[in-house]
Amino acid sequence: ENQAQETDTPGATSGSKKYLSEPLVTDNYTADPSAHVFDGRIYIYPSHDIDAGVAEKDDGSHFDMRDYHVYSMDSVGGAVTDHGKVLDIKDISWAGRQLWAPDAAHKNGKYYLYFPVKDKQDVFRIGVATSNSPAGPFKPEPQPIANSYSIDPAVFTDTDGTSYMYLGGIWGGQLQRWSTGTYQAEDKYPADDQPALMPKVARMSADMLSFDGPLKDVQLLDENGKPLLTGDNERRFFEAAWVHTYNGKYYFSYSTGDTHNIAYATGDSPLGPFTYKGVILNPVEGWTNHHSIVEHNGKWYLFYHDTQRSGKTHLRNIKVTELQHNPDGSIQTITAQSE
Ligand code: FUB
Repeated sequence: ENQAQETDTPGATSGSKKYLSEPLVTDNYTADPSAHVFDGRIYIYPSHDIDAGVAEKDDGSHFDMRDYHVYSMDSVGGAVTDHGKVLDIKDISWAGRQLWAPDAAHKNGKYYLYFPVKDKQDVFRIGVATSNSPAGPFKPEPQPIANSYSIDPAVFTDTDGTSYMYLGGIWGGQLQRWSTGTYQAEDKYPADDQPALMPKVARMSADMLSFDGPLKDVQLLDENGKPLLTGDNERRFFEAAWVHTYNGKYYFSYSTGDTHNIAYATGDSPLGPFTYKGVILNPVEGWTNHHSIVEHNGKWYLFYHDTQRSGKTHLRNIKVTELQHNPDGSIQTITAQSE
């Protein structure tokens, strides 16, 4: 363990709901779980939710997180180890506020923690911190990743060793402020009958510290090969990108945000395009929905969060459940709670 555990006050559970899974962590609030298997062990890189006393606002200011913990387990169902605080906002020289959903990667014998945080001008950027251990602690680079913006980095490494970063989140995630290629402090969305704002992807450089080229749109298409439209709220991208492969196909999954689905689209290249296929996870308790998908010991798992412990949108708890691919490659829809 790197540091002593912090303890948050547990909140009340809500009503008579029945939950598919129980919280993995009960002494901290945790969210946005990015799970990876490193050396046969499952490591989880979540957001660390706190009650910072910031009023709830449309731009997500109340998600005012200040550090990260890493968790790990031998296998799903086993004991969960809290490796303590692995990165503190105080140690990121360029950071302003709000450490949001992170991800991690392993390459060159090193571990990389990627994180979104607002800089001192209140613009979200993606930072990277490194460690010799998947459990941290992580040392942040002195600057954000050049030309990075918005939130929710997800790094996928293909079988040929090339790594890609997917990112983006609209609304509080500021993607709608980058349509011109430079930041504008004004929200601009395409009209409802126009192609929606798409998530972004870039190849990572060999040292995993920068982009090897510009961020490009990840095209999310409907069944007719047309881009999903802004007005298609049930299916268009909002935040929480994740990529996994299954039977030679690339699966791009994401949150539809204000309609609260975790949806997925499939394609033949890590750069897309991806065709919309369906819903992996129906809305969970709480406003946000954010997940990751990982294979371990021959089974597939969905890591996700809800607000079972607190009943409050910004105080979440991570969970895990099994995920099933059907023989045709489709994914069975999961419902995480019932009345
Ligand atoms: O945890 C803060 C933000 O809420 C994440 O970055 C989003 O994906 C949403 O879950």
